[in-house]
Amino acid sequence: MIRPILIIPDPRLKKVAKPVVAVDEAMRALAADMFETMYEAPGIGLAGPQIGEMVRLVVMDIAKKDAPRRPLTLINPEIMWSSPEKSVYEEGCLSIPEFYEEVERAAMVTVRFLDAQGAECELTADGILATCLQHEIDHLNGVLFIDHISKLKRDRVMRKFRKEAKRKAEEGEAEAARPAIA
Ligand code: K1U
Ligand code: ZN
Repeated sequence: MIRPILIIPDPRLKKVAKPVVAVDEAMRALAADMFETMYEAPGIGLAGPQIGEMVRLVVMDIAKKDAPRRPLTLINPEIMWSSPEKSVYEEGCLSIPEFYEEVERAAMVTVRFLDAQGAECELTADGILATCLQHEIDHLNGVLFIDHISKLKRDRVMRKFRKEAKRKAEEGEAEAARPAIA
């Protein structure tokens, strides 16, 4: 099932997600919904909090558009090592539509996590995979990629999305107050 993706300034996007306690069918069903939502968006990653599920679950697929899918499920992911070398990548976020900005992060990371079967895994990544892993793990800690850019740019984007949320709320109120036509 495709789930609605939360958009800033939804407060759930700033909360710390809870560890997954059981890797069971319910968790795999949630991961399946997250993959469906991510592929439909489209995106290359999605974290539980982005659909209002406050658990430490991430799905990713960095395969190119026409290449076979390479889904990756990460449960309770933890960064074990970050390279001192940095790399800069222009990031986007499904919770901040149509805003892109360069972010500097560790060029390489080693991440430990459980897979969808509950097996312990370790992955060392560079390139876009390393960037995406750090972006998604940030989501689990209530951190957004705009928290890594200048305050001036962040304030500007927050103002725009707050205004848009207010407009949508007012539109919804006006719709609810309108008398139903028989
Ligand atoms: O977590 C998210 O909001 C998903 C985000 C992941 C991400 C993108 C870029 C750098 C780091 C992390 C996205 O997927 S935004 C959409 C996007 O980048 C994309 C969409 C379609 C094809 C290729 C990329
Ligand atoms: Zn994001």
